[in-house]
Amino acid sequence: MTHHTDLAAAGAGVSEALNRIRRRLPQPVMSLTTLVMVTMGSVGFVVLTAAAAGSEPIVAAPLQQGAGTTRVYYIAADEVDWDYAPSAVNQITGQPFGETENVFVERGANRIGKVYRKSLYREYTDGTFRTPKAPDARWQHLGMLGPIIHAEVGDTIEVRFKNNTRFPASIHPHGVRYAKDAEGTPYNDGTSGPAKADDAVAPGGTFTYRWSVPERAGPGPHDGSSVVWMYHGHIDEVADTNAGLVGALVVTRRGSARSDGSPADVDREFVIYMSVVDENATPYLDHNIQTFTGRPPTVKTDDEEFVESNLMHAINGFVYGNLPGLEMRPGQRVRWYVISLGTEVDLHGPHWHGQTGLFMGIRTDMIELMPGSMNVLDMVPDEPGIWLMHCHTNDHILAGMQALFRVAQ
Ligand SMILES: [Cu+2]
Repeated sequence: MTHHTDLAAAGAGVSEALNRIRRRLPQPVMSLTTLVMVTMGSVGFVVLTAAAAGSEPIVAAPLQQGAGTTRVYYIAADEVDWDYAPSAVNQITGQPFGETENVFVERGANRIGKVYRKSLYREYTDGTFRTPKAPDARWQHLGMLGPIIHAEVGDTIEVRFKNNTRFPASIHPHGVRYAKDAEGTPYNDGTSGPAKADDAVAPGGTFTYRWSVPERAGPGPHDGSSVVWMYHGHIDEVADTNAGLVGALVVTRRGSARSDGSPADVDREFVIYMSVVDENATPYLDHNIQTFTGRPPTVKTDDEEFVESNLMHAINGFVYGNLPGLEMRPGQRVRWYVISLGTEVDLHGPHWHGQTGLFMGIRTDMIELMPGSMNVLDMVPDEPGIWLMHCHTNDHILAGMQALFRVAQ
């Protein structure tokens, strides 16, 4: 995959050398990364020399920014009691929950069940943060994810953020260009004063994050018309992301976007976030024990079965087919943005029944997904029906990492 890469720090001389080599290599295309790997032996020295001379990058077009629109999003971190299975039914089997599912979803004397207090990014209509953005069927499937932030290369994104939770919160974006005053992450980076205000927004506080969307935040030469990045909480990254502070940011190639920033050559966009959400690792664990277990004093947080019961094998925060809104029609150009965060158990294999797609130029009906992955799969569904979309990892199937999507007649 040729997203833009730091490897482009090579010079014009190298460009010529690489182009000479490229012409001798099998067509059609080879990414710069591959090319450098293939040719490292012979041109590595040239690369270093050219970079030291500070020459032009050879692949990325000149960085352009600020020429487009400023897209303003009002996003709050809200405390939400989130239900991983609102229908209380295994929608994949059509049966009530049994022994297997109840490991994760049943509430009890010392079990939290399927509802947890979480911190979620929620979109509002304006800076008063009084009116949540009206529900939109297109985005119903996002579930616990924050709103999609859309932008076109050349735009500026402005997120007016309010922290409605009891803990400090932030937004850290991937891919877009930000200075130290809009990174949303506290660490020992030598900054101080105003450059620290973005790091952690206090409970009840507000902050405006400004990120630009240069060429290198958009699709590379081998990408489609849009690419996906994540944004997420990054004060205590593990706690924040398990608490639910995760969303997707989509950047469309310059000239390929609708007025809302979405790619004009795509009819339906879906975001899929597969993660074994570790409810043991959120700052709400104690709150959840006190609120949702029958006899809080009997809970032992180091009990293996209790720990297991709080590992929610979710897609967008839903288990066992409870994810709503994956609706499409035959012939539509459907783009799936597939992302993940987590730990070493988060080895996922998102798989679609009944259809195939294009992923990084290859035809497939499943892809590999690891913590931190950001993938795009394009599909034109043909066969109508209600179809499984699930993780192919055995453990995760049993634990409920499954959804249904519908290709209407
Ligand atoms: Cu999985």
